[in-house]
Amino acid sequence: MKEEDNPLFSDVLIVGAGFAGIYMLYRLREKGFSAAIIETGSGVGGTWYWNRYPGARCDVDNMFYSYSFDEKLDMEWNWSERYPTQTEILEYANHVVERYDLGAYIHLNSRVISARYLDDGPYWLLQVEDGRQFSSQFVVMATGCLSAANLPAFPGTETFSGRLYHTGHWPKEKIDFTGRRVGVVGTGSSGVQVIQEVAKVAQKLTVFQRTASYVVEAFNHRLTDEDRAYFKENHRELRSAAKETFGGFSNIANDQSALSVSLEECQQKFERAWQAGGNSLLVSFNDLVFSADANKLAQDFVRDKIRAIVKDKETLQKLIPHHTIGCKRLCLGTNYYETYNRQNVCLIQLDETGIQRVTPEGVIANGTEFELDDLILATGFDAMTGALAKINIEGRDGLKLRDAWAAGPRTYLGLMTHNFPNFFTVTGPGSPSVLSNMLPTIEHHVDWISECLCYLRESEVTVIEADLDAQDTWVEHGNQIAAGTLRYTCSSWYLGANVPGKPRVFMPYIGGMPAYRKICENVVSRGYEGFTLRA
Ligand code: FAD
Ligand code: N01
Repeated sequence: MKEEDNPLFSDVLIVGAGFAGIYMLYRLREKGFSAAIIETGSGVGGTWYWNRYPGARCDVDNMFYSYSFDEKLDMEWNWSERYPTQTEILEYANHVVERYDLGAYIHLNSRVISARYLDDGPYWLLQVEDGRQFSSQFVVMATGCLSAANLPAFPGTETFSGRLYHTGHWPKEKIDFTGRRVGVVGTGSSGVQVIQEVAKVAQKLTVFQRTASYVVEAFNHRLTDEDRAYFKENHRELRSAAKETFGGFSNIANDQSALSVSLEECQQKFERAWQAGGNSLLVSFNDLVFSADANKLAQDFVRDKIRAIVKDKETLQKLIPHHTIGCKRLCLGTNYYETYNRQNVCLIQLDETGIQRVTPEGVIANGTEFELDDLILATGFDAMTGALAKINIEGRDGLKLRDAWAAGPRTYLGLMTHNFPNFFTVTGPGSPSVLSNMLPTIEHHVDWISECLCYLRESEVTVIEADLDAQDTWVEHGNQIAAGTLRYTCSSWYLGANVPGKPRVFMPYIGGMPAYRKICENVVSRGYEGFTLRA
């Protein structure tokens, strides 16, 4: 199928208008490809369009959680806080779309339900829920790692007579919790943010916790003109230094073992990292995610912080986390533990039966009914594979991606999957993605894909596909590195453990961004090693 046969034909179709899709569209159009985005939401921004819950904000210093592809954009935009709110990040996403005139190429309110590869072209046929069909030679899935909500099947949920929300699908209108009895299920990053905010206005807030999290103080603050000027003057050096760090974050890792210094020095370093705020704690030594003994020191440090804040002894015991720190994603809070000193906040540690039932009046847990006006599910996402699994994706000979990934996702570099030609994933499983600062990582992937498409065009290659051997070797390599870290030691969403029935496979690549970037460069310099290119 060609453009003249179908007005909805493009060289490249991109699914998703978050930061990945927006930048992909920008790059492809700049390089002269016809490209369009198909997006479920009625607006752009992805994560920042959907997660509008009170308290939602990022946990990476704003200047590093922004695009770097155009210096002018950096110079024009003024962030107001160290960790900007969802509203501000969404404004930024909209600004980028307007500034680069991308809006005309974005089909909003369009959910892709299937994607089928047809060898005679070759082309991909994408079916949208409302019946429209789009087609293209290449497809880029920019559907997000954390975009498919994890909605636990609590019996009786449909009978609840109050208001029910999931943090990742928050309504657009402002929801007021003033004077209401609110329940929150989940104490991960979203739960922590929503709990801190809702507690300020609710008549009563009941938190249902399955696993206590490690929450470090964010030390968020408003930025001054001097802060902004400093970044703008030094942005090149700052960004390139961040690029060389393991995860592309601004804080430079200490190259010293926590076990090589005295306990006193160790505590001082932790304290300095704590005061710096954000995720500095985990990079204050080089072995915190590798050595159980080193990790224990960091665990104890945070536990002591919690002990110093929480007044009620029973509540304190429930808030003390017991797993490896950094195994689940570290949460950032602002007076999170102080929130539990409020009279209107009650913490329920769920027993092994979990949430037993939702009733018209509330929730039954630990054999007791808690009456609620509102129930907020901060239960996270079917991460990394969830959004793709919702689409019926068929590659060569009708092979379904769901089947190809039945025992866990298998990709080459997180970019492509064998048997799915011309089908790219941005920050897909097998890439550093969620273990890194996502904006530079997204930029890296998008640049790699667009350079690849330019190369194919110049070489008159029509099909690119990951080789099975290269894919197997990559998956094996990823598993090996992951097994050597402490990330395997808890039930995290990185492992798919939060979704019943999901295979337990460590999904992101844990070798770090600098190493990953080098591997991707080498693949290109060796003529797209591990890929088959066909004219
Ligand atoms: P998303 O922003 O998830 O966009 C994917 C888009 O694809 C969505 O708009 C979705 O509607 C669309 N889509 C999915 N399926 C379909 C379909 N079938 N048809 C059409 N459209 C579809 N990362 C950080 O590095 N730092 C942070 O501080 C940070 N904070 C976060 C806070 C929250 C609350 C959450 C949930 C995530 C956070 N992340 C953070 C991760 C965040 O997801 C990424 O930083 C980034 O925004 C991802 O962009 P994306 O474009 O890849 O995906
Ligand atoms: O999701 P989560 P999230 N019954 O999976 C609990 C990014 N993010 O939305 O730990 C009862 O982390 C679950 O319990 P357990 C960031 O990458 C960033 O909070 O599985 N409870 C857990 O407590 C983050 O990691 C920010 O035992 C159930 C919680 O729900 C990712 O998004 C803000 C349950 C889910 O925590 C996901 O964070 C927000 C059940 N059936 C998100 N199922 C920033 O600050 C799950 N839980 C940047």
